[in-house]
Amino acid sequence: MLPPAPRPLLVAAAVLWFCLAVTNAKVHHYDWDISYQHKSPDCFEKLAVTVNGEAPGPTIRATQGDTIVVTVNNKLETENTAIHWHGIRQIDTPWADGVAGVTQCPILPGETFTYKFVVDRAGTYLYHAHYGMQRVAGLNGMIVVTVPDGIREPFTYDEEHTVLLQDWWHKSVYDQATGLSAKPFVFVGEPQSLLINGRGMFNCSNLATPTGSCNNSRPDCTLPALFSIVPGKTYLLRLGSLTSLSSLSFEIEGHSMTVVEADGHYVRPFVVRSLFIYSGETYSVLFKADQDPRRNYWATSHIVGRNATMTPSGKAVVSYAGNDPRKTPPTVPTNGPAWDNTAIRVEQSKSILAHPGYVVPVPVRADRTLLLLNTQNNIDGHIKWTINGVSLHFPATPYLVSMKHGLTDAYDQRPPLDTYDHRGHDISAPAPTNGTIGSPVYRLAFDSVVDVVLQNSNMLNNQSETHPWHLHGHDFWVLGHGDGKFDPTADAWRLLNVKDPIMKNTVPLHPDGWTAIRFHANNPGVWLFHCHVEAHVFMGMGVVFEEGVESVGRLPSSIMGCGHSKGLH
Ligand SMILES: *[C@@H]1O[C@H](CO)[C@@H](O)[C@H](O)[C@H]1NC(C)=O
Ligand SMILES: *[C@@H]1O[C@H](CO)[C@@H](O)[C@H](O)[C@H]1NC(C)=O
Ligand SMILES: *[C@@H]1O[C@H](CO)[C@@H](O)[C@H](O)[C@H]1NC(C)=O
Ligand SMILES: *[C@@H]1O[C@H](CO)[C@@H](O)[C@H](O)[C@H]1NC(C)=O
Ligand SMILES: *[C@@H]1O[C@H](CO)[C@@H](O)[C@H](O)[C@H]1NC(C)=O
Ligand SMILES: [Cu+2]
Repeated sequence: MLPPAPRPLLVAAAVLWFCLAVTNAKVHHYDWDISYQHKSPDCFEKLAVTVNGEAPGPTIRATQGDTIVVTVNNKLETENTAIHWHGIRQIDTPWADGVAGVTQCPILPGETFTYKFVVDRAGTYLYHAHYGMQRVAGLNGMIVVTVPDGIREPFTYDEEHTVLLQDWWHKSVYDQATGLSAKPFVFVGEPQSLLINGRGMFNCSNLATPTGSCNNSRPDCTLPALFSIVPGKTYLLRLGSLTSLSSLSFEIEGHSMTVVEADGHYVRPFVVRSLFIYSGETYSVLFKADQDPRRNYWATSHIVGRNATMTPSGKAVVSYAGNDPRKTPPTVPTNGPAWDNTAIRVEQSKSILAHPGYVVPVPVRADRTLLLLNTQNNIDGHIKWTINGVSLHFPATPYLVSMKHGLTDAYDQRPPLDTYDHRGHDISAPAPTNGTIGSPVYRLAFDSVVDVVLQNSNMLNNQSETHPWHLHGHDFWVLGHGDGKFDPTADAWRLLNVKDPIMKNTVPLHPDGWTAIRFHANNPGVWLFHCHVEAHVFMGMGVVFEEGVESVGRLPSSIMGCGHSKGLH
């Protein structure tokens, strides 16, 4: 990431750096067996999808400009898979985005598929399964991309730790998906535990029917995740959330945190006691080991936005060097911020701005504006999410293949709507009409600037909840968050931040509110834009964007073979 409007000397330095970076760029090879294993991350044993036997999977570490090659061997025996590299824009490699149904055919049991892509920007990113709801079963991990030697970041630190946050259910992913598609609908419910770096703690005495598969003495679940620190040093925590449902707050007892990075972009530093983090987001925070070093401290995650009183907080231990790391901190962990205080979460979202030295100039106006109303609908007795009336269902043929090869019978040709009845629609009442299920595509003019205003509304139970929206293939400018209904005819546009907005790939749509983003449709391919709550996208909460598909290079035959793409290999 380079500062804007560089001076000639800086340009020369940048060119020199680029040449050095190109010659120094490394290729990192990974060979991953994806398989089900019995795991008990919170003491309750169940089947989890693992990477080389681990859940979460290993952290991928690379330097900006490096190439990552991951060979995926599907050893799930009776289940397909696909892996998405979350936050990596896949410039020139749209077929490596890893979304089954959009950018590739699913990888069948026994098959091997190779992902190859460049990590072109430093920052903290994620990876996870993108086949059905498979992410819920455990295929999750982090990607850390560091700046090349000689490039300074706008902050300094001594050491770093990665922190992956998850929520965890005892019900299998099959049980969850079956309930969501059933008549009557059965929701997945609140998670049984919260995991920090794959570890949680469920009290087995709380099981309605005691079972031998829950055992609080198991060695793999008795110890929480541990972060070792040395007094006086400054730490960078790279946090990522891959929760399936929960919005979280994260805090370290007694230590404040300075937020310095969000989704791979440097932010204007701000200090928090408690960081709100939504599924699909990453943050880097700095904290100083400046408290009494004779004891250990809790690092905790808490559910916010939903009344999940039965779910215990996620707990990890921060241990100062010299202490027994297994010693439980002497305090009772806090409950975190009030779960139903939406205002403080909106406030924090609004305080995330670009670092003054790294503002990426915002195009002054958009060529096209999409007003996307999020509603919950009853469609033939099934509960679905719709966006401007359409609940997204992935076609059997991946869009990238069908659009590049002109297979027009493989997806809906009817264009989806750019707007909804924003005058007539009452967002504080459940949607009055039934939606439809379909697979349409927003075809964006290549190189155009697109605004999207996501509009929340009340669900069928007359409540409104948080939806973290994630865009594949791009970063977007976060222009603003607001309460109630966005009125495109009023002054609302003038209130948006076009001066120093942060760029992100995931942003929350808060209850009863709206969120406005802007992006440049300059990455040829077909890209999913969706709510990162696994149950919600499963129920259709997403849209598909296409731009410049005709200029995408020759597609690898490895992404084909399903639906109408059978004959194409
Ligand atoms: C687990 O729950 C039981 C019954 O509610 C309680 O007596 C026990 O103290 C709990 N254990 C822990 C470690 O919280
Ligand atoms: C629970 O796990 C401990 C440690 O592995 C083991 O000694 C004990 O037998 C287990 N209890 C049951 C009921 O399986
Ligand atoms: C939250 O859930 C608990 C337990 O189910 C319930 O007692 C409480 O009234 C709920 N709070 C609100 C505000 O709905
Ligand atoms: C919506 O769907 C429900 C359930 O299938 C049905 O009872 C109702 O009549 C439908 N409403 C409209 C407006 O089509
Ligand atoms: C639904 O909630 C809104 C507030 O969001 C309230 O004004 C309205 O009365 C509620 N409607 C019903 C039927 O409960
Ligand atoms: Cu959602």
